[in-house]
Amino acid sequence: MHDYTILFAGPAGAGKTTAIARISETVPTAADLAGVESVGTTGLLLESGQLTLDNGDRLRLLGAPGHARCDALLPVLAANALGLVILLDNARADPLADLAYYLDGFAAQLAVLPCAVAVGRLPEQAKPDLDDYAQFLHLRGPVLPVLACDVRRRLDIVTVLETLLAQVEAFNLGPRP
Ligand SMILES: Nc1nc2c(ncn2[C@@H]2O[C@H](COP(=O)(O)OP(=O)(O)O)[C@@H](O)[C@H]2O)c(=O)[nH]1
Ligand SMILES: [Mg+2]
Repeated sequence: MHDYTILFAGPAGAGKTTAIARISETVPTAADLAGVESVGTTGLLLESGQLTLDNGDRLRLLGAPGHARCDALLPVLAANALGLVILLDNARADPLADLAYYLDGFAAQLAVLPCAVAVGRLPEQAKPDLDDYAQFLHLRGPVLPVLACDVRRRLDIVTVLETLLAQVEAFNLGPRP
């Protein structure tokens, strides 16, 4: 049995807290990174849930703080993760710019860290659509799986995790960079 960390990153409101709570078999814990100097936002919380797979492996589901003040922490969290989910909100002003922001932030890790992109609120905001995301990634790199995901639906999140774990398998089978 192994313990693996899956990191969820994305802008505030994209659904990290909801996704982790929806699939965690424990009540997620949260560490307040603001400490005594509270800024009164949930964006500084580092959340953690847990999911046991059929093979007994345990996934620690880590929600990265959404607050820009914590961005320096993201590569540190990613360095300890088996995989990364970039969770986007299609109803934000420029979700492709959000994606680029996280691709830049994780640029050093993405060569060795499996990643899946999950896009929320597609029914509410049809553009950019999944083809636009795929095209964007194709031109900009790296090429990553992109899925629609409504974090309120458990099956959607499980599908994202299954896709991510398939990426992990592919990374393990492929040549080491
Ligand atoms: N309608 C709709 N609501 C969504 C979708 N994804 C997330 N939400 C809602 O958006 C909110 C996301 O908040 P939260 O999980 O706190 O986001 P966080 O800041 O990333 O942790 C929750 O109230 C979700 O129910 C979606 O695809 N459609
Ligand atoms: Mg949150």
